[in-house]
Amino acid sequence: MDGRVWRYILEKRESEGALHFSLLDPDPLQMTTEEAARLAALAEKAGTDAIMIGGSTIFGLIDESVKAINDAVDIPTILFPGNITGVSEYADAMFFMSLLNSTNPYWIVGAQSLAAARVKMAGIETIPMAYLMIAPGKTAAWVGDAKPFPRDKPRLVLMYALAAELMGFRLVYLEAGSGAEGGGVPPEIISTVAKYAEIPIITGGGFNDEKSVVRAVDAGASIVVQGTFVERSLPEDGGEALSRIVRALKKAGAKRV
Ligand code: 1GP
Repeated sequence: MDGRVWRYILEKRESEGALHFSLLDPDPLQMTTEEAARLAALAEKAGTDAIMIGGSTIFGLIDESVKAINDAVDIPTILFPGNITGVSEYADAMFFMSLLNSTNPYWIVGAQSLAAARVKMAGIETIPMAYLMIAPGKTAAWVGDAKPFPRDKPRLVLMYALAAELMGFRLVYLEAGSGAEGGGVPPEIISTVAKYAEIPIITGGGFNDEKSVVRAVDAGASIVVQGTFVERSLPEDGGEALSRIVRALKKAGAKRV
């Protein structure tokens, strides 16, 4: 029942301790399909382990961008859908996610139900993922009607992460929101979840430098996602800064192997 991408994640987690994912939001107002494909190729060259594709406000021809990105790289491409519009059969896998701390059932199970038949028929690999929104949450929290967890309340996040584990989700995503200030999700939140929960942690939102990424791995994250940094730095230096960060992440991960 385990798909190829999920096995890739588990194997890398075991052998390397931690993974780096690059998030691309191929919003046509921000970048062309060609640019998205070029960034994906550069991110792969810099050592990232997978390309996530999605965003909260995406619209336009997702199939076209996903196909172009998928053609440009050999590493897995994983959909990170912000709504039913984020589904495409051209990716290798899809995070089938539920925003557990939304106040609106649409984002917990409504959108998922509307998309489920299409996802099933497309035969795309799905990875069930609980999505937990931590303050500030930014655009994703606003769109997803979330009640973001305060940054100084790790136990609240832990309660939800444990529930996610018991419900059978494969991953728990601790999200501070794209472009969040403050160096990403607080390490105390990550370490509290890692200490008591067995479910692997993926985290993102405001990890814009080496220090914050390494801190997240040291706190117990299995996957760190960078979106804004990737989209900003790759056109400037072709992936130099990103490859330094990936190397630092792998070094921190190796301590856990
Ligand atoms: C957003 O966690 C991701 O869903 C990435 O955030 O753009 O801040 O890296 P950044």
